[in-house]
Amino acid sequence: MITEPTSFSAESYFATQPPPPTLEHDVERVTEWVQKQVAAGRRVVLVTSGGTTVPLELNVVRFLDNFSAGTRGATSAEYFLKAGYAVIFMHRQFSLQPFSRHYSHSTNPFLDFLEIEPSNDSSDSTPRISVTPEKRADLREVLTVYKAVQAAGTLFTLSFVTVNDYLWLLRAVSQELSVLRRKALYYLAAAVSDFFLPRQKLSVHKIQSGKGSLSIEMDQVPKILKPMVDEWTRDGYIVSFKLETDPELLIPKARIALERYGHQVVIGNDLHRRKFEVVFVSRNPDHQTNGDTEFTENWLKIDPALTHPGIEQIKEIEEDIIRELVKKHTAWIAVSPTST
Ligand code: 9Z3
Repeated sequence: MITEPTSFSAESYFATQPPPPTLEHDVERVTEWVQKQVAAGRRVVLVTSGGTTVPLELNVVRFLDNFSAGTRGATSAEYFLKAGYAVIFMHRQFSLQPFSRHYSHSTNPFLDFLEIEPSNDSSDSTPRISVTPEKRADLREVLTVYKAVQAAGTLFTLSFVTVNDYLWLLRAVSQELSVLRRKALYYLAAAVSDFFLPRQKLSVHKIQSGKGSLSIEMDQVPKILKPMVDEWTRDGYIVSFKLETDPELLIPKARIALERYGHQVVIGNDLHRRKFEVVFVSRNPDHQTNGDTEFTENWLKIDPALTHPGIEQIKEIEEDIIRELVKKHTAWIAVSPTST
């Protein structure tokens, strides 16, 4: 077993870590779907969503995980669809999904608003099921859009579980989308683990207790934004998210990411305030002082009281995030009208 810490570049990562078994099949489906979107002249956004796991054993009994429920990604995907984008929704298995998110088992369990109607007709012994009147309008609204999206074929869903699945899938899907050039938007909202255990260091079987404490040294997940910008995508508009719990770090870390990776926007969010405020950080290419990059920061804020589930007229900050991004992406596409 290798025990020294390894520093993985994206290249050495993909050369040493095995692809998920479903990758080839997923990519075939993506290729076919992307061709249809190209033919239809649509803009396409890749939305990543939810957390990633880090298995501690090869025969996995235990794993590390994170808090992300996939709300940001699932909600954003709906607003992108509404704005006319075709969406590849790449999400953590069992995290929230567009449309069905409105009826998640914990916040709005759909079984609670279905009713069994008493049957008046003695020849029909199968009772009918209906939706309680007060929930009908909401459900009709969600269902109408969902059915329209299904009929148009503009939502394509892929799932991952581990950080390894995520990285392989992200690279493959980005490469497939690169044919769209400027019409592709990449919206990286998944909460990706920073640390992992490479295959070569994984215990094959369940880690045994009885030896006292457990120490595990993890390696750093390679920073994939750099190859994503330079190699996997071509002229795509790339938006990453930066999550912090210390508000002081949000803008400095977002700036470092932009400078280091060269993509278009970092959306910064604080763990506890993420549902009602985010900051858009971007480089200001026209203004350089002493060779230093200048940055623009724009806060988007909504009234926190409007975000509480259960209120009549709920407001979702993703509506404003997507409106802003569509404007920016439109300007990005307009820079080079000759590109597809
Ligand atoms: C985010 O910051 C997302 O907005 C949240 C959404 C994960 C906070 P929920 O799923 O939460 O709605 O519960 N995502 C990106 C976090 C991340 O891992 N960013 C990496 C980093 O900060 C860069 S890609 O280094």
